[in-house]
Amino acid sequence: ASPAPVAGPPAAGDEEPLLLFAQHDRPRTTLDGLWAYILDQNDSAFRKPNARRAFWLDEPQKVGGPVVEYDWSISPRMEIPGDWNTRDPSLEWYDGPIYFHRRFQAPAETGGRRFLSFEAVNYHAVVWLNGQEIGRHEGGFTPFVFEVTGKLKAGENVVVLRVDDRVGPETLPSLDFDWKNYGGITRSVWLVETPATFLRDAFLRLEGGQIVADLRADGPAAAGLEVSVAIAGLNLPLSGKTGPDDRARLSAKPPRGLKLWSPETPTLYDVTFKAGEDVRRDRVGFRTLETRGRQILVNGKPRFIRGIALHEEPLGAQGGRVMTPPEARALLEEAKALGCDMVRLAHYPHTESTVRLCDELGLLVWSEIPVYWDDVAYESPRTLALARAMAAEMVVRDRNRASVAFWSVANETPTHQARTTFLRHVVADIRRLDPTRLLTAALNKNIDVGGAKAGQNQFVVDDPLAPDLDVVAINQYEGWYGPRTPDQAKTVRFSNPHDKPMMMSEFGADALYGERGPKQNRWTEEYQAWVFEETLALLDRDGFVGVSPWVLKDFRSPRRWHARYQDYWNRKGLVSNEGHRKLAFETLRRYYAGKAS
Ligand code: GCB
Repeated sequence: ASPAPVAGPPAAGDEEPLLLFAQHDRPRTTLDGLWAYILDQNDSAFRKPNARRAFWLDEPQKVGGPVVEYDWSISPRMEIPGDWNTRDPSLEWYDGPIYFHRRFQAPAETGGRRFLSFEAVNYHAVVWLNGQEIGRHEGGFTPFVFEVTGKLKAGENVVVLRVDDRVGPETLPSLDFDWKNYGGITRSVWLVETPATFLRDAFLRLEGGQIVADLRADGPAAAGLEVSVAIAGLNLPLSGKTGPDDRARLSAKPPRGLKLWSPETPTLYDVTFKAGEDVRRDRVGFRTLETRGRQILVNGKPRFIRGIALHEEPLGAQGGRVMTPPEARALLEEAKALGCDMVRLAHYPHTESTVRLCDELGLLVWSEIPVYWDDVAYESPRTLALARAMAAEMVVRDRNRASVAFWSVANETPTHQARTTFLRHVVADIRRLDPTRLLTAALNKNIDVGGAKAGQNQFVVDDPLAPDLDVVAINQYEGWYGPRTPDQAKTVRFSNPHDKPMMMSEFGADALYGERGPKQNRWTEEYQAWVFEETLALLDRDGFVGVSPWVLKDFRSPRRWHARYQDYWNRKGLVSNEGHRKLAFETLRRYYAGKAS
């Protein structure tokens, strides 16, 4: 499929995205539910616009008028949020453009502002309101909003989207990746109302021994605006006025009695944010995060990170991309049952409600942008701008979540100069937007992409990006890919020339649930458990201070071809797609129980 040249160049990344702070606590109307859809496999309507197929105009056939080759009123309907691959079985493997259409009633204008808000659309979105294009967005896993103040009709309105899930050489991810590319409006859509001047963003955290709040207002009265932050139960003088840049920084010394958030005690405070007449509530936890030499410290104490990776795909026979809070909870409870204190939300930002659940359940979060493998156009300014925009959307959305501990900028990327320069830009952006998290990336250990010598048993983490990161992390698959058997994994030594903490961000092996036999047999549960035993045994020896095996649950992937064992599923899950635990689940659980003390 040719890439869709739909979105204009993404925002440069220097400007923070407008995301409407505490959207869940704003007056809003859901646009979820049934949307009509039309497939445009040849992309004719967009490439060669013509009144006969101008779906966004929603102009039905007129008696005696020129021919119109669509009729939204009789097109099939799909439940949104939804990925079309699982919502419509005939679209299981479809990649291309689909148009979506929905009518909605707008409440009467009240002098405030209104926004159409999309939690995620995979991958390119073009949005029309009442026949007028109102914006475009690129990137399948981060939110975006378009202001529609003054553009809504009283009563009925029509919104049309062109959603194209095709990736290309310059997209993120790029052409090759190991998960199913579920297309569609995969997260909720809202019509949100705000006052004319409102709190656009707030970032509240413990930093440098102070409770610090950075607030930013938006609107005609945004400069010189009274702002305050009230944390329930703490009597702190957090109030002031925005400056000419519409921003205010408030800070106060935390009281002795401040209860810190930790995986063991995930304390969240009810917080009221005020900016003029805009009053919004949220729940925020406070904790510190730092590295000291080769250790990771949470609230000042060294910690071994007991992680597990997961894709955004709920349990079930079909897979799918939509993750409701109960579905996320079911998976996160499995992570808790393993004894995990961290989830790696691979390989792209997961839905916001999942991160909020991690805040409540006491699970640290590793959040990542899909700069994945070596196909990425590291030389392309357009792709760099896209990575920066995605990183900003991820960080601004989730930087108030105490659970978020790691921002990861990449997974298994090559080590050439163009890639390193590319990622340095992203790292610098994230540090500017959030100086309180640990920056990391899942690096490679191979000679051509990570520094070890082929055929040698010394794997050195000497990736040129390492100096820019707080934590160096490597993915490695000794005993699965490559020449060694699982027990030979111990002949390999991992070393880290940087005075920084080192994590093993992946290891694993495919096993088909129920496939049993001698441990030497690939695809058996025994083989997978063997890989886990042997790999876990070398973590302490080589100084790893955390691990995040691959992966909690089997997930769909078109590049897993073995018809018997895989059938287009990656089978490295510790539980099957239907939730049955494999033997290695217990292997990891026992190991984590020993680490939890
Ligand atoms: C990796 C990738 C992950 C894959 C996994 C595998 O290194 O980071 O996305 O799914 O290996 O199963 O090969």
